[in-house]
Amino acid sequence: MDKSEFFELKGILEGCDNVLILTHKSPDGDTLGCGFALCNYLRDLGKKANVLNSENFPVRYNFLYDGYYVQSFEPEFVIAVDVADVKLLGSHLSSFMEEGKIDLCIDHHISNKFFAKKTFLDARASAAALIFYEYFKTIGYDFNDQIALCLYTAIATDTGCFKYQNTIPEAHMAAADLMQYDINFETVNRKMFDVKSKGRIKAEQQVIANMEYHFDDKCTMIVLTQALMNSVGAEPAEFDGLASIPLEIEGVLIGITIKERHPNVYKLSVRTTEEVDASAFCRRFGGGGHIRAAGCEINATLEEVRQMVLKAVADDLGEEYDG
Ligand SMILES: [Mn+2]
Repeated sequence: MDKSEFFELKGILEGCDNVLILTHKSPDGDTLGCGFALCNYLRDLGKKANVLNSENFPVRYNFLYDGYYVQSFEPEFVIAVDVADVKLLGSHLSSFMEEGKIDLCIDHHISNKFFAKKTFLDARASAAALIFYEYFKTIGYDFNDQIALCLYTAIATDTGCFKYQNTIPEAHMAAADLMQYDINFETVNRKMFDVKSKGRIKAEQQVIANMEYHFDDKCTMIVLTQALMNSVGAEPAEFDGLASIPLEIEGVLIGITIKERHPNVYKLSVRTTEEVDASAFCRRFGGGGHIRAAGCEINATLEEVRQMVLKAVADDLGEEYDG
């Protein structure tokens, strides 16, 4: 985004009030980091604002909403952050899915559906929070430590602690600057990347034990049915973000996690190495995302989903598949 766009955004944010900030379902560090950073900024400008999510804010990210409280007001302006598609708002925010309900969207997903009346999109940004960071710097807003913590966490989590392909030099530069604030980046990164709950370890155990290998081990697949998840003794959230595990295996080019949401509704999370475009893979099924990490939802029986997915993998890997 260029300077004039940031100043256009400044005009919009300074001109609005009584703001609802929408974050995506299964919230991650980026959507929450952006949400609370923006809320903090708007309140600092003397405006009323709340952050909304389809679920309760995960306890894992509680340091991002430390000191946050809900304000009461009649909503006038709605902003979605890190949200590529209204469908990603989740069932409790479904009233915002109708056309024209969202005034502004600030996002970094190339798959953004332009559902908002006005969208600021920078698909090169490693995290949506990097857009906010650049915005604050460009307009000369002197943000506080809490905002710095939100932005740092968002950038760190969306880049897998600065490891993923989406990590651009500006992400490191922003992080270097943000480290100069009073944020405990060591604790943040330990919490986000190293510490696991007991239930999470159990969930990983199940996933590893049930991993399927296809096409000479170039594709790995995890199938998480409700029955399996219920049998493990872990919280539903402890089954989030397992999709990166298949790519830990040497030689795997595409890792697919199939999770049962409801009977005959399956959520796919696709992770790939250089050889496969995850976003293109998921577009076949009406989804999208990033080049190495994407997702989609398929309504079919598990057996049908499995066939469709393996056929698509065969196409992308140039392999034979006879179902
Ligand atoms: Mn993001």
